Amino acid sequence: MCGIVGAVAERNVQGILLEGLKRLEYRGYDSAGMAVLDLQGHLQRGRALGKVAALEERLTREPLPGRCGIAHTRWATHGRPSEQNAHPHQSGERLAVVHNGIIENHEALRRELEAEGYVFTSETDTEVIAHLLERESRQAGDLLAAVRRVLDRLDGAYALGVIHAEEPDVVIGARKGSPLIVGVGIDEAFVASDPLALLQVTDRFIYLQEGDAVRLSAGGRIEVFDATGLPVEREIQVFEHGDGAASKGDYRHFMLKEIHEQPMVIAAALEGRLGERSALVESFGPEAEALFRQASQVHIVACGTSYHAGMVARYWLERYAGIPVQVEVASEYRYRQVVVPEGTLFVTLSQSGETADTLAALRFARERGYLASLAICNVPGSSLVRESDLTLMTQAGPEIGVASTKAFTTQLTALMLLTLALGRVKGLDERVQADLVTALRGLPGLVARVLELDPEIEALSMAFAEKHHALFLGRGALFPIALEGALKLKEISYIHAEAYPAGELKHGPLALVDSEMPVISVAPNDELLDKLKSNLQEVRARGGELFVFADEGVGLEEADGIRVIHLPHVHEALAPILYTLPLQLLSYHVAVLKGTDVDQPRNLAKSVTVE
Ligand code: HGA
Repeated sequence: MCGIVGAVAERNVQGILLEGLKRLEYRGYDSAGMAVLDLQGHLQRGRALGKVAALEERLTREPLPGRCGIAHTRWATHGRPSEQNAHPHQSGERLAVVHNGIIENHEALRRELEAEGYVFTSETDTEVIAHLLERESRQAGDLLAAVRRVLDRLDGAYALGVIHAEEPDVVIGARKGSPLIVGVGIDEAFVASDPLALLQVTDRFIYLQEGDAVRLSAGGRIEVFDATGLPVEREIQVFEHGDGAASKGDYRHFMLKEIHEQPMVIAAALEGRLGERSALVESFGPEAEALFRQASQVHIVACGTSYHAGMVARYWLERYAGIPVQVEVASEYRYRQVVVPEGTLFVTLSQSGETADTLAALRFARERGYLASLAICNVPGSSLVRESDLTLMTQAGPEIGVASTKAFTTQLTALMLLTLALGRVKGLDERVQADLVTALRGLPGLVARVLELDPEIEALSMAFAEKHHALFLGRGALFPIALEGALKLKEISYIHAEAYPAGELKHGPLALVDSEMPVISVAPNDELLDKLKSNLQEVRARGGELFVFADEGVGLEEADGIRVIHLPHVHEALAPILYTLPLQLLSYHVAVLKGTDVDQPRNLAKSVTVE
């Protein structure tokens, strides 16, 4: 993903910008660049295809000294990776722009600007911003006013950094749909895509809000303006996590920390990928739209928890995109004589991107005439990402606990984005798309509310500490969540657990139910609720002890032998994501009670790089 750094200081900023780019490398990118206003106020630019090291080498030969500048790592969405397409982009010799995001109306803007005589030198959507800015800055009073006029013309998602020779000690930043933060220094000020990029110069940050713009100027002056253009005070927050990924912070285990990070990382997975009323198809890469149009089937291949995410996606894709979907574990798929219908999209899911079976399945699939391959993955630069035609990063950040938690819910979030993107090109009703977009925007908040149930779930976990078996039930897209709940309990508490679609109960597993078999069920308020309630009665009638996570509106109350924890109401489609959380917390607390090694359960590894 693209990364932005910008700085205004009393010292040379080249080193600060370069170090910032190095710290953003983990996001994944294909080229890098920097533009600086030198001491004479002239704009100078350096760009390089490939690694930041290639840019660094160029800067050693041709330094860019100056006190005001912007820099960028680019992950191409519009136009191939090349030096020509690398940011910063210029219009003339006086202004430069870096951009993270996708300008959806870039084609119309390009036509308009070309008609006025502007000459484009790249294939990117970003270059329209540079030319619009050139035009507007000739009429607007100052650079910020010009940027505002440009923003009014842009549809889509952006975080921007802008410099102009006319105001040689000013950096303008703006964001909508893509991340941008301000770093508060002593007599100097910065912008960046995330705080990690600036920890070498400050630990004080302002998290810009949607629609905000900021002017950084000499002496460390920072002025923030809201979406309406009015000056606003935004709180300065001190970054206290240090090297967050390597430490448990205040949490007893990485797993608990990672469970609690989910509101933040789900928001990160959505960042820059949603338009007003639909998903941005280009988030999947420049060729995604054309390929998605041709896709008539989807094959999803994954292992373990990722396989469960794929199973949920089958319900979503068939319902909302109207496309037939097959889901299979990679270790089976790769040894099967798979028949691939024309126009089939091959999708892999893996946290690490190095899962051996999934990687082998991708290589096997390459010989089978698929339309294209898409990897949904958490590690930029991993083998799966490098070897796939299209990629979508889950943005979960490093996951240390072996039992996957935030990697799973961000995979689901990414798969819902895929559903919306495919739905969009396949003509899914626009209101349905808009409803899902609204629901997705509200999801991080709902996830945070479910995490507040932690004490209740911890109390519930006592009932499991002495048990040897457990049964998980769900229906529809919640069946894979029951499977995931059972897997989590097995992995870290070593309790034997099985999951069934609730309707299967009387076809066998009901024989196991007695007072020693706790039965856990997930009951959102969906069309299958009444059927699920009947299945729960069947359990109760056999003396089974029920633990139900239910929508607050379903009218399921606690009774003898039935414990109920209510979850906030959520859009039916997103219930699989929300109902995962209580099952994670339940397994975690049972494991803690049993005294197992929660983060490194016996016999298991994080990145399964062997077959
Ligand atoms: N659309 C721009 C920026 C891409 C981006 O933000 N990637 O994460 C381009 O293709 O250059």
